[in-house]
Amino acid sequence: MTKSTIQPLESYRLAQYAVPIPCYICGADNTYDAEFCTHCQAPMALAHQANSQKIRPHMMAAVGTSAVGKTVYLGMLIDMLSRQSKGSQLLARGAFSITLQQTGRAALARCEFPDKTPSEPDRWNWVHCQIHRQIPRQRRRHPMELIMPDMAGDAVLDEIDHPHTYRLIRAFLTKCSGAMVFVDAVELQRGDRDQDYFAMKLLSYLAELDGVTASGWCKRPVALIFTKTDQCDECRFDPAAFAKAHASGLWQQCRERFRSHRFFATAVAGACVSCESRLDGRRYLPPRIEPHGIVEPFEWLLGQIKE
Ligand SMILES: Nc1nc2c(ncn2[C@@H]2O[C@H](COP(=O)(O)OP(=O)(O)OP(=O)(O)O)[C@@H](O)[C@H]2O)c(=O)[nH]1
Ligand SMILES: [Mg+2]
Ligand SMILES: [Zn+2]
Repeated sequence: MTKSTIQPLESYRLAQYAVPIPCYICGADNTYDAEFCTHCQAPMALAHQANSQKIRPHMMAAVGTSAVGKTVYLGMLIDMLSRQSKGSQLLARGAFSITLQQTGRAALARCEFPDKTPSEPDRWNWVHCQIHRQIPRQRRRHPMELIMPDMAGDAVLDEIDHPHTYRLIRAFLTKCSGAMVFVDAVELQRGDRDQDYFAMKLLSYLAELDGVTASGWCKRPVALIFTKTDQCDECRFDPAAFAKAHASGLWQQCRERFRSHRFFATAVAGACVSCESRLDGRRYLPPRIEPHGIVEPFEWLLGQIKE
């Protein structure tokens, strides 16, 4: 025998489910309490955050092969911008936007590099922030809303090789206002052409995403960022000449297909030592941090983005 109890009918709760919330990245409808978009797995916090303000945030991509140095670079960039008092300043929006900076900084403080980014989109760190830019000859700083995810290199490569594998990556790259394409300078100097091939694949994927339309990728700014230049002086002194000499395919693609592009050289570590342990195998550790050329590519991109 069951005991009869009175259950209050909270039908007003159902009314909330009747109003769909569109995902900020792919536009698919979701319920108001969904944490990730059911269609593309983007965090719904982006949609809630964007709905709470009038300006539509720009999106910026950071793409490159696995282990090229994206997570290390983005963590350092956000940390520097959120602390500096001159030039561009960054204000994180939403608690989720601070995780990338926090984990990157914590690893470097222990003289370690952060862990590899997982391939599952629902485990990526996203940054939604407000950037206050100092425009030359103007006294007032100009605010700009920006969204940037730290995507896994493996996942981006998968999407490029097999289009439509990752709905999130395709939808996101279609809407981006600009991109940072990371290339490993040390591998190129060593004569390994994989970095050149990946960058070429990526650029042709972008160029063909939306054809040659007025707002297509051929007109959007692309910063080609060489990483780990603490170990490659040739690249550090003249990144464009280094690209011409060691990544001729990439250099040619940029000249022919992207009107607004520039080469940059960056490094987060001042040096790198390798250490071997039974548990982790061979690992590279940064004994000291000496950021070089971190903010320049980002500020150039912001300057190129049309409001
Ligand atoms: N020498 C040197 N090595 C670096 C630097 N930045 C990153 N690295 C090395 O590159 C490795 C990978 O860096 P990540 O930032 O995790 O690479 P990622 O591009 O995010 O890779 P995925 O998460 O797999 O896409 C690090 O573990 C370091 O060994 C740098 O400034 N100098
Ligand atoms: Mg990563
Ligand atoms: Zn979505």
